[in-house]
Amino acid sequence: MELKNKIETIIKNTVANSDTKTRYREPIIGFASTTDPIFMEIKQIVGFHHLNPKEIFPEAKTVVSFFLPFDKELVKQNLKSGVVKESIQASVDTSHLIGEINERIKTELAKEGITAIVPKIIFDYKNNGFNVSWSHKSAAYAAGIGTFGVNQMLITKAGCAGRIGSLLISAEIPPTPRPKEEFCRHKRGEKCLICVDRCQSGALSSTGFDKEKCFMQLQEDIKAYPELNQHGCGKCTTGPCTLDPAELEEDSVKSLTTNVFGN
Ligand code: B12
Ligand code: SF4
Ligand code: SF4
Repeated sequence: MELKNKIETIIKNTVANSDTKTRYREPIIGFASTTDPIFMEIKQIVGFHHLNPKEIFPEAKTVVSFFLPFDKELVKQNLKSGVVKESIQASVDTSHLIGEINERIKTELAKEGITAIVPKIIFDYKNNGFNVSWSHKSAAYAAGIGTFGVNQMLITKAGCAGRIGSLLISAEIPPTPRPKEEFCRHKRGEKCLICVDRCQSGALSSTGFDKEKCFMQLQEDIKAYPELNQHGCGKCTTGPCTLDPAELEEDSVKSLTTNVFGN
């Protein structure tokens, strides 16, 4: 099987066969060449602490990026205000699932003499603030999976409610062309900013993002389910970039929120 298909099949099958409480829609997968000048651009945008693929793994030829979109019923549950346990559970489950996908890719590719490396990411707020050496969002952008929204998330054609994984591999796969369209309604000049409206901490505005405020909200929410010890919230992912306007108009959804489309 062609390498690209092989990797896509591993990701899709692992998600389809997972027994997690959290359910998913079909993963979105993309590839970028490690020689793409976009990685130098990303360094300049994110900061010099952000590493190029070849600084992490000199033999790397391709960046593999995948987004695991949550089932829409879960996204709708998160329209409720306050802490939604299922959203925290989704972060826990998806982190494990991404780990499982990475391990399967590493094992299967090793059989063909191809090395796959998962960038080591340490989020250490106390010592490094929000700086990490590898950004999945930026890698996903480079791999043509989506565009950045006002909500600061990477928005794909399956929305932005979900999580991203990425790996560096020693074989070449043709790059995925980056989308020409803008997935954020506000950024393409349409009326929206629902994410700003839904952000209960006031972290999001039409012009920026206060990471501290968001972090404080997430830390506060953790206290509701300390046994899960994970970030939840993600109310900023429940807008029309994830749910179709018709889904946001459903009666069951209307009863959960009063602010969507001014209802
Ligand atoms: C630190 C961190 C946080 C911090 C800071 C967030 C931040 N924006 O940096 C806090 C704790 C606040 C946080 C909150 C959340 N996070 Co967080 N977080 C991370 C982490 C560990 C690093 C983020 C990072 O790379 N920051 C540095 C840069 C990329 O961020 P930035 O400077 O804000 O980027 C902006 C610009 O620089 C620019 N940009 C960046 N790269 C590029 C490249 C190009 C070419 C261009 C043009 C622009 C551009 O656009 C970006 C958005 O405006 C990643 C995991 C990882 N290692 O990637 C998860 C991650 C970003 N978080 C994620 C999620 C889901 C969340 C939460 C919903 C909580 C939760 N349930 O986990 C909230 C959402 C908050 C929000 N609206 O963004 C997901 C995002 C999924 C997605 N669809 O984008 C990630 C990727 C985890 C994962 N494995 O999926 N997070
Ligand atoms: S809710 Fe609207 S403004 Fe916010 S990121 Fe999604 S499309 Fe953009
Ligand atoms: S995760 Fe919650 S607090 Fe953070 S920006 Fe999104 S809606 Fe606001």
